[in-house]
Amino acid sequence: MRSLTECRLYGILDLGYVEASDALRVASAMIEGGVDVIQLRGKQQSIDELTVIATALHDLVSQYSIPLIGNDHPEMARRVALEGIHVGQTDASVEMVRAGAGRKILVGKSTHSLAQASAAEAEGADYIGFGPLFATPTKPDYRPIGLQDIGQVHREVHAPIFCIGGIKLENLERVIAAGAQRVVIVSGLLQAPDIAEYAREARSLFVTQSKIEDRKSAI
Ligand code: TZP
Ligand code: MG
Repeated sequence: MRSLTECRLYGILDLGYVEASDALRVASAMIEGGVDVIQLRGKQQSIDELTVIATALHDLVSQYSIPLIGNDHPEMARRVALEGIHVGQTDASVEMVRAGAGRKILVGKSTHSLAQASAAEAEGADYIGFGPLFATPTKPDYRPIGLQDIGQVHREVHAPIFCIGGIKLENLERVIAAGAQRVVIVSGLLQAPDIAEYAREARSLFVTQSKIEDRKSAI
């Protein structure tokens, strides 16, 4: 299984955008386009419904060594061989997630400020989400935090940081130039007419722009 440090592009298969019956087709397109890690997010679905979808998804993504992350419910890790669980600020603590999963899994945590990012690392999160950078319909009640803390969060937090929230191909260069090393894209990817092509472009922008930023910092 690929390690999170190798991952650049994190795709969330959000059942608010994708019909459950379409989940495998969408995941295949994500994989084809080079998405490195996939989360299943279904705020309206029951654990039973999520279990059925996650089981099929895991069978698919594991053939490509792509980690599958569940959202919200540690219990999912007991039912499906997924690689991790992602939780938010108001969900169970990292320790509770580990206990609930009953086996060694990755635990990711959403953070919305520098203080929350450091606290999540201190709590033992294996990676963090950092955002929303921009306003986003996927998480409408959250105040966007902008790009200004991206540099500092990378200096202070050593766990992999995935910047998230309103990231699209149109602003990805700016996000990388601000210091992002990894990103999550949800609606941009899921609403793209060609999901694989969108992911491919995001990946290639990442590679080109990261090289430019590396060269700048070497000067
Ligand atoms: N957490 C912070 S912002 C966000 C989540 C789940 C939503 C990101 O979705 P999008 O559509 O890429 O803005
Ligand atoms: Mg949650």
